[in-house]
Amino acid sequence: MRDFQGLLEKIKSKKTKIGVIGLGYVGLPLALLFAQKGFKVTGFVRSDIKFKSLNKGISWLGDKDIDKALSKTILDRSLRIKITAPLDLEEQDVIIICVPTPVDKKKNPDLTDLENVGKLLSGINLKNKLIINESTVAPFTTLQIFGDIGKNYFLVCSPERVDPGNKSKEVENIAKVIGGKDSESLLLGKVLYNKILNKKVISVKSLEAAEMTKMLENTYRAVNIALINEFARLCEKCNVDILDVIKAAKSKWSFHAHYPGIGVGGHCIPVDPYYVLKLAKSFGVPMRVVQEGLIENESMPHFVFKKVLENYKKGMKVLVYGITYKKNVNDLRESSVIEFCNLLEKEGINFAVYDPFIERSKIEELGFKQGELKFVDLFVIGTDHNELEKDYLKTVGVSTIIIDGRNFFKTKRGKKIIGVGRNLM
Ligand code: SAJ
Repeated sequence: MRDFQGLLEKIKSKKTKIGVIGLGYVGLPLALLFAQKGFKVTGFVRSDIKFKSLNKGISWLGDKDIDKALSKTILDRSLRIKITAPLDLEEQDVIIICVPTPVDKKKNPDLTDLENVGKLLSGINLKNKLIINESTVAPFTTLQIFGDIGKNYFLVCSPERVDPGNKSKEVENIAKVIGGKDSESLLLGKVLYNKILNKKVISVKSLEAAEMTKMLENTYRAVNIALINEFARLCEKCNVDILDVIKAAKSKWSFHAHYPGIGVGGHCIPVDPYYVLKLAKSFGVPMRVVQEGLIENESMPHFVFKKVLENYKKGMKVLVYGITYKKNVNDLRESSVIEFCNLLEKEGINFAVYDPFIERSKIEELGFKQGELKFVDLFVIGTDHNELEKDYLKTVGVSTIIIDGRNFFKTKRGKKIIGVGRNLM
């Protein structure tokens, strides 16, 4: 029998020991929040390098506030960092799983990390523990991996919802969706998250409903970005400024603005729809809108590359500014700008890359040359980091042609600006 009441009381009095497996963009802010709210937290990592770095108060998320909070919670011992080991896991009352669920080169879902956690947990005594899967998966995955790994434990799925680099969306201020294997699991999860979140904890009817919610919200975003990318192509032909059109359309209550650009990167938006497509295929449900939307987004690096070809002349000095997947983050995962740079490389165009968030060694590891902030003939915006506001003053002269992959510039600079769905001549 499970001791539901006992665990419920422990959660309410914050006496539960919380284990967080995976301390990346999702797990680390969550572990810190639990620690800051008075829980005893153990963060589990696989690699010795991460273990050492985190214990020195250095995450690799490129977020100074997170590093500051990390040092503080390590110092006051509300957060301990450990290498993942069965005995330490067994000490926990709640185990929250925040490991990556990427796609492989062929865009097939890669559940290796999650399956490894499942195997690890099946080797410990799970009695009266609450297991929470926060990793993004398609419906039925949580049950398949964690549904039958022991006796008398509770199981919940509450997909992560973080927005890296966006200060206005700290974990505690983001509403959370939660589904349970049964009603007791759901209630325990709800009470736990209510202890740390300022926003609503929204219960859904099952683990699968929670998984499907995450799939919907991210696929919705991918498909809407694809729609606006298509409109950008049409606006160019009609000599209409897409940003004007979006601004006007936003005045309509049912229009949710998305913006065209050099492509869609990151560990969520270009990835999650492939989990949906695999599930849909298994049920013989065609999802052509999702399929075509992904193709559209993946064509954007080439769309911007053609703009370079139309403006590039041999011998031009070319600088690509920003190579991370979106602004104000140091994350390169699925970055469309890397794809774009590979196209330049293949074409034999001589260019360099500058990104305030990415050090020279990483740029060179990607096979590109580190650029400097000095005047160039062709200035390509790959990522519109906030620093661009001042950095472009060092690179854009009167004869500089700007290929603005993120429609960053609002007014004409240099010789001309070729954007995505708009030009400033
Ligand atoms: N992008 C566009 N046009 C847009 C919005 C984004 O081209 O209108 C591009 C970005 O440049 C980036 C990619 O899409 O390359 C993803 O952008 P994102 O803002 O969605 O960034 P993410 O991946 O950090 O998305 C996170 C996600 N959070 C979770 O999965 C928990 C996503 O669900 C959120 O919708 C998003 O933050 C958000 O709302 O900001």
